[in-house]
Order: sequence, then structure tokens, then C-alpha cells
Amino acid sequence: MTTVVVPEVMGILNVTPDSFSDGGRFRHIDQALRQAEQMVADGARYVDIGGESTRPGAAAVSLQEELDRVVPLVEKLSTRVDVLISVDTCKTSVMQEVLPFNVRMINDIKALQDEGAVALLAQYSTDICLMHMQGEPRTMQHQPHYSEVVEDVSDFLAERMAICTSAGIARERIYLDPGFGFGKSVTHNYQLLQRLEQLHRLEQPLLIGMSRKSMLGQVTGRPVEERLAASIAAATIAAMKGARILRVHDVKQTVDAMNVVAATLAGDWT
Ligand code: 9MG
Repeated sequence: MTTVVVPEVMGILNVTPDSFSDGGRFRHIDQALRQAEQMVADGARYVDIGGESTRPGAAAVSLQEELDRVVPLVEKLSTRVDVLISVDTCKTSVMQEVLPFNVRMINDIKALQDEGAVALLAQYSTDICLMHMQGEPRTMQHQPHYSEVVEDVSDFLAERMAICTSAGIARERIYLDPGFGFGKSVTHNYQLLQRLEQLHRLEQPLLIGMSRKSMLGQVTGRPVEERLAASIAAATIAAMKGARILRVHDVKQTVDAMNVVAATLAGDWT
């Protein structure tokens, strides 16, 4: 039988009051734990915990605020729920506090550019997601510009990966992410999606996040709470183009879609 690699699903668990698509409903630890358990029951392999909103226009939060939101939840989750924990942070101090709690991945939208982040991660064996972003969340959608978006994103990721490996981080620990919606126009996003295969020349697994994003709203005309069908379409396209992890809000529906992808690729319909 053919061996098929379908992406694993990473459920998004934002613990921010202003998260753009769940309205910060999972602020409180018990609610967040229940939500994580539901994601696991729905088929998530990872849960990605973030304490700072990264939606376009979002203001930065203080270090203390982020620590208060994230660390107690990571600590509880690591003992209570059987799931791989990813922490979405770009602050070295937050990484330092969560790494002792059996965290599987640090998901950094700034690709470990905070001072000391690379050196810190070199001391652990945790996986890392290096994401591309032009600018910063507060201003990134003000006229993003590239000479050629796929080349520019690819060059950036290659450069960040080289910095990590030179510091002693094994390549096997690194996932790459083109950062859909992070300093990109609708055209840039669809150019990246259309040509996602080109990022395989970097020979690293890809983590992809398009769930409920504005690139989907822009072509469907749907508000964020009505983007499920578009999110599933985008996830399926990414899967067919070789993504290894899909970062999503709607775990159950995405897992169903991935089961269809798996059955199709395997040619095994029983
Ligand atoms: C935190 N976050 C929001 N969107 C994301 C995306 O597309 N990729 C990754 N790695 N993280 C994201």
C-alpha cells in the first residue's frame, strides 16, 4: 500500500481578550482546558497556545500579561491532556518559562528574531516553527511590498534557518511557514498558495495557517464567522501541496477533510 503523509492538525487556542475569531472566549484556564480536550477528541495532534493576538492591527501585550495568560495554562495542559503542546510566542522570556513543561513546539511568527531566542532554543530539543512576516502585526497590512513574494519569503526562511543551524539547532527540529496574512496583500497570499510547492526546495516540513483569514474573506465576501467552507478548501489545497501541519480553528471539520485527502491519495476506500 502507498505510504501517504497527510498533514497533522494543530488546533488554535488563543488566550487573548481580543482574538480575532473566537472573541477571547477561552480566556479562562478551565474553559481553555475544556477546549483543548475537545480539540483532541476531534482529532488534533497539537494545540497551539497564544497569549498575544497576532491579528492585523493588534497591539503588543506586555511580557507580564503574556506570561500570566500562557504559563499557567501550559503547565496544566501538560499534565492533564494528552496532546502535543505548541506555544505561539515571539518573546524569549516566555519561551524560557514554558520550555520546561514538555512543550513540543515553539511557534514564532518572528522566526526567533528576539534577542537570545536562538541561543535559548539551541539548549533544548523542542521543535520550532519559523514564520515569515513583513513588518509587525500593528502595521503589517499597510502596503506590503515584495520584489517577488515567493522568492523573498523563501530567502528569508532560508536565512533564518541557517542562523538556527549555525547556532546548533538540528534541521530536523525546524518547520517553516510562509505566514499567510502577515504583511501580504491578497495577491501575495494567493501567489504563495498557488506556488507553495516551491518552498519544498528548502527541504523542511511546512506548517500552514490560513484558517478564517482575510484572504478567504476577500474572495468569498464572508465575515470571519462564516469562513468554514473557505478554510476547509484552503486546508485541503495546502494538504495536496505537501503541508505537514495545518494550524486551524475548526479541528473536527479539518480532520474530516484530511481523512478524505488520505483516502484519495492511498486509493483505499474501505
Ligand atoms: C500565531 N499565528 C497566526 N497565524 C499563524 C500562521 O499562519 N502560522 C503560524 N505559524 N502562526 C500563526
